[in-house]
Amino acid sequence: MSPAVDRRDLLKLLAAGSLAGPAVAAAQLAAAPAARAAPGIVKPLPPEVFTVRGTNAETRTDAFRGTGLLTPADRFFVRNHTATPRLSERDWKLTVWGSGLRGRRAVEFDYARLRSLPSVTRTAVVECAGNGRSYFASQQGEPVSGTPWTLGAIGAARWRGVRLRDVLERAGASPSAVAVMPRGLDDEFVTDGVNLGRVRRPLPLAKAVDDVILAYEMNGEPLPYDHGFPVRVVVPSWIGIASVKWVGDIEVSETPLDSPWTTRFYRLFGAGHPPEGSAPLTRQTLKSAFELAPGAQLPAGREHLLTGRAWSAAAPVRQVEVSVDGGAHWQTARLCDVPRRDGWVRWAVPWRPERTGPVHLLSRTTDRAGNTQPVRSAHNTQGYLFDAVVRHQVTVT
Ligand SMILES: Nc1nc2c(c(=O)[nH]1)N[C@H]1C(S)=C(S)[C@@H](COP(=O)(O)O)O[C@H]1N2
Ligand SMILES: [Mo]
Repeated sequence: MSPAVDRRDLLKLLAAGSLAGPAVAAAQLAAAPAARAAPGIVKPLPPEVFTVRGTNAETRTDAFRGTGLLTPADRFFVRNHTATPRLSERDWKLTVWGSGLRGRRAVEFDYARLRSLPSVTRTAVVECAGNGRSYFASQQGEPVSGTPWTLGAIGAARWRGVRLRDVLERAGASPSAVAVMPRGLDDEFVTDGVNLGRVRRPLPLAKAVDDVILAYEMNGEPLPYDHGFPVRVVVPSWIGIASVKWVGDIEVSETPLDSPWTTRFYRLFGAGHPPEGSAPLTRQTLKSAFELAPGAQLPAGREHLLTGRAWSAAAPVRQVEVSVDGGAHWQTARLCDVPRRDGWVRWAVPWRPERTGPVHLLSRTTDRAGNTQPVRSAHNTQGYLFDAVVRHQVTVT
């Protein structure tokens, strides 16, 4: 949908509303497709699946219910700093350049050449560093900046592509290289009147050659436009910003690299952190979510199967506990999948509520490295790495 069409729809609705009265106008606006559109996202964003937040679309956690271990592309959250570029694989090329290449000569890979390299396939989640951020304010009374995600800025997919290691080798990376920096082909990002350039974030060479993929397929299909077509970086277990979409070039350097996405963003700032912030964030944390709408209504005197997901970037999930009385008592949930690293596990607990009224449902993940979701998450001004137990309010009717 083009912005011009959006505006026309909106004007029509406003005109219709002004005849019918302000209450109707508000109701129509709330229900209007124009009001739900995210500028710059190509795929449809049905309201039963997505919550639009600025240029981004969050998957509703109840929309994970019934999906398998892989999140279908049409349900996968989108985080765009600007807008999805519609690139063509015919014009696309990847330029590898920088002081860390032998002879310092740039090397180009077109799409056909990339596709001709040995391929690898692996499952990994992509999760925004700010997933769960809204709970800093709503549960801890600590306002933070950034997109107020609930728990749906995550998705799991089966990625197919080539190892970054293989591309670096073919490009002639020298033994003195220490860092690489992929950069996207989407528009330059301007914030607070400052142009920060195109989205880019360095990776230490050790991670780059370990398990990073240049992916061209998601769940057996070519990448959708919104998720990086024709090629994106996938950095398993790291925060989502590392997985640069629409990658166009990769700098290889014999000195460490920085970008605004390692200096200004994606560090922990605030009380308890150094003035220049923590070290740049790398690995995601652990979480769990109910596959229920916020404020869901559940009839009393009937058995419900409460389902959800749990995940940890540090290790496979070991256990999920659930409380149906606001945290007073806990029971162990049944895990429906074999827990794996870099994926998530579905869990289930039957529940037969007898008393009507509002109640908080809680879930708590523990992973095999011994990490457990705490009661409170360590505050930081940009609201990264929320890991605390979320209190999910529902009403028994
Ligand atoms: N080029 C580019 N890459 C990007 C972004 C972006 O805006 N531009 N957003 C990043 C962030 S913050 C996240 S969380 C993930 C989201 O990936 P998705 O939109 O495929 O879910 O992409 C990352 N890669
Ligand atoms: Mo993100």
